[in-house]
Amino acid sequence: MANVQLTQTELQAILNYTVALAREAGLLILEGSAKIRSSGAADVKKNSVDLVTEYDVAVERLVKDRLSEKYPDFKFIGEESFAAGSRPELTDEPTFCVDPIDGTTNFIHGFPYACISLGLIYLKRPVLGVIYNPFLNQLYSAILGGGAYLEQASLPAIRLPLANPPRPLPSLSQALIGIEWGSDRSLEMVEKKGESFKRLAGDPATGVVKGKMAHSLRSLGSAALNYALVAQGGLDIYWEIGTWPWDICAGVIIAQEAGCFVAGGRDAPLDNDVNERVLWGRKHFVIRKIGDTETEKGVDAQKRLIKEFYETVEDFEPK
Ligand code: 2AM
Ligand code: CA
Repeated sequence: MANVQLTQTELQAILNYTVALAREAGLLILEGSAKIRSSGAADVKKNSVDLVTEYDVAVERLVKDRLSEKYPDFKFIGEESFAAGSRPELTDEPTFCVDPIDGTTNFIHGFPYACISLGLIYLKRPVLGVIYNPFLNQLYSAILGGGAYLEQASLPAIRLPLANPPRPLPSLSQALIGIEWGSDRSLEMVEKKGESFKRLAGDPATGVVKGKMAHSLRSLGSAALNYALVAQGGLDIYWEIGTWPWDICAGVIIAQEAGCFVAGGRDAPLDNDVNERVLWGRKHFVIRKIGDTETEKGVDAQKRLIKEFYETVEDFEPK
């Protein structure tokens, strides 16, 4: 039993506060990205490491300071603080789980898909999520039981998924699939990922063994935004190996509240329960809400496609 009890009204108040905070952090992200691109570095990736670190740390500090001032009894897990210490034990208490800048490579290059990902875990499950992409002024948010929403520019919030009723998804061959190369480019990793991508995209009629010939594959470069896009319905599926809780925490609840099915790795139970093991599991899968058809319920289609997906791709351990 947690010492701090969170009601729905309190969750809504925390959401209002964290949305404003994410927008403020977004301004800092934009400032940092512009500074990197005007620094004139020839090798933008190599020479901007210090600037990235500077802004990662600055955004995390802003968010952490504000949250600890407003919610002194809540715990905090952040990418930057984790890098400096060991894995924190998850308790039943409310715990903010924050990636100050997700999509770091995009942030450096000015590819407009980087965001702050701000989640809240309570009783060891994600219960609130805010993902803000300041480059496109898109804000995704959700609280447990309250639905997921997208606010774009100054338009009114729209409930997710955008397609209503949600479209069916009969097979992987009709899916637009989010994938990522990640940071580990060792031969083993690129071969296993590359083989998996080949099967997902390849035409079996031309000899691609296990080929699914999906509509296409997309690499957004931000785990949080991949979840947001699946919640929205713009991506049908996102599969990842290597991510950490702060990459996915906010995305998980936004996706679940948008009717998505969220799973861990190949052997994790298909129960849409993102518990501590799945959060720290580093293997993640999400599929969008699928409409019921006359012959199959949407949730059964989601589970069928997850199984088919995992039978298609390779499984491997992240570094
Ligand atoms: P980052 O941009 O903050 O580094 C890309 O695969 C996505 O996964 C990004 O959201 C990236 O976060 C995140 N990620 C973080 N660590 C990773 C890892 N070790 N392997 C793969 N992806 C990782
Ligand atoms: Ca990240």
